[in-house]
Amino acid sequence: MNESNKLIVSLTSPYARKVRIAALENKINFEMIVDVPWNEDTGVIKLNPLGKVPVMITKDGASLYDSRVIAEYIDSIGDAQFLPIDFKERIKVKQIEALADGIMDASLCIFAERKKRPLDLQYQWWVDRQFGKIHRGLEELSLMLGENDYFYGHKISLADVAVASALGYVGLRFSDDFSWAKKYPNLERFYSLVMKRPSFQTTVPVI
Ligand SMILES: N[C@@H](CCC(=O)N[C@@H](CS)C(=O)NCC(=O)O)C(=O)O
Repeated sequence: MNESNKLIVSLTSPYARKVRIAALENKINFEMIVDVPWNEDTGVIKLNPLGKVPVMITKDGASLYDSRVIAEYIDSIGDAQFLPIDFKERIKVKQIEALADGIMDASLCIFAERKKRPLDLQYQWWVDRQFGKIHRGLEELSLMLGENDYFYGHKISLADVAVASALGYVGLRFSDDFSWAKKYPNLERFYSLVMKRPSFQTTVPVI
């Protein structure tokens, strides 16, 4: 039995940002442990065979991954109700979360290709393919949001947390490639709105 939940994160991870925001908004006590999974001496593989963050060690000692599982777990023990109870409605929110996570996945692929692979082995076809996913994903999110404040209903949900985490990460990694904020003014309006919340401000990715 642990005294509090532990959240193993890296400070740039958009998936980790998603669950940190969910935990803060749900007022779940957690001890944050920073562990960069790319480092040789990472302890993450002992907690998650996939070697990825975030991981949550719950008070009763369970090791939870990935971010979608952790976010759902947090929602079940907190009272922010970021996921609808009704199954069909819940699926709508989780679909948007999946799209945002897909943008993160493609962004991570480009990051790994550019930063981890030797320059002469980098494959532009692969990078372009991932950028295609990011651009189509952002286009779809912009269409989904339209003139609304939030992605689902009239209050913040896990969909908004996931989208904001994806947008923050795309901005962090690709500011030299393009500006999502200039291309999609409604996504910028949305990001400015959610960034008024301390949970979003204190989790902005830092290098
Ligand atoms: N689907 C996973 C993705 C997690 C993920 O890819 N995390 C990255 C950090 S942003 C990582 O730990 N990468 C290390 C690796 O792939 O070896 C989730 O939602 O938690």
